Amino acid sequence: MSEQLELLYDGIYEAILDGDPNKAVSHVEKALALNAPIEDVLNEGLIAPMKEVGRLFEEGEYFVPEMLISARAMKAGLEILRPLLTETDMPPVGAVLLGTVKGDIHDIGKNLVAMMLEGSGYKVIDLGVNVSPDKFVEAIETHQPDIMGMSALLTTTMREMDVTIQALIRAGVRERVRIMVGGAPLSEQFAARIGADGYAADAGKAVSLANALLQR
Ligand code: B12
Repeated sequence: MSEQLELLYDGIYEAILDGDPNKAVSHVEKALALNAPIEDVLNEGLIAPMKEVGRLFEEGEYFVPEMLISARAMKAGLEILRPLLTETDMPPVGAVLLGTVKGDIHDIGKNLVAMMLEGSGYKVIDLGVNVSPDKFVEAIETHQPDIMGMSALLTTTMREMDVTIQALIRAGVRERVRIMVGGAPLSEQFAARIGADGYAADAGKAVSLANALLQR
């Protein structure tokens, strides 16, 4: 990797830790102008600092406001990548309903999954954050997606995925969709235990998982 790009990735990393959206945006733009690979801008520039923000929060060095302004800076940088990630001239390969479960307002990871799916030819219906089981059920009836994806970032909200799947079963719509789940505290085992059809650890793997679920 060129030294110049490395400096720019470091700059994006710092901008996000400092919560500086303007700097995050300008550095992402500069990296793209130098033909930086999008995955590197994403992983080394934008995603890596969020892990550090989480660590600083755990250590008591950052509080919720710092976490929030870092998230805003990350989102500003991600918006620059959006057109590059979502651009495609493929006809839709399938429809995915996405949402962050009830009680949870983390949406950066979910939004990234949405962008990567769109870029791979999926139509995405994004229900946003804090989505109740009833809202998922209603949206399955309205939109008839092939796949439903749930996101949770808290150990306290991941159990809402189980509650939601039970609500789908009660409403008689569980068999109409393949269910995939994701979010930092989740695992393959957890997904299997709650009766989801698959788990993916990141947005790239979410696309491969969606493709595999469509084949089934
Ligand atoms: C930013 C952030 C916030 C922001 C969120 C802003 C936003 N709009 O999203 C704010 C400030 C609002 C916030 C609030 C809180 N947060 Co917070 N937050 C984070 C932080 C630092 C980064 C999360 C992030 O965006 N990561 C980057 C993205 C790209 O990664 P990702 O979300 O994991 O997503 C990827 C994969 O998981 C996967 N994926 C995600 N979703 C899906 C869905 C599907 C279907 C699939 C297939 C894949 C998939 O693909 C994604 C892309 O690669 C994390 C730390 C961390 N390490 O995760 C803490 C963290 C998640 N938060 C935490 C906590 C405790 C909180 C609060 C409770 C704090 C408080 N006291 O109020 C509140 C809860 C609010 C609520 N009710 O939801 C803890 C959770 C601890 C736990 N084990 O439960 C963490 C881990 C911090 C820590 N280390 O302690 N937070």
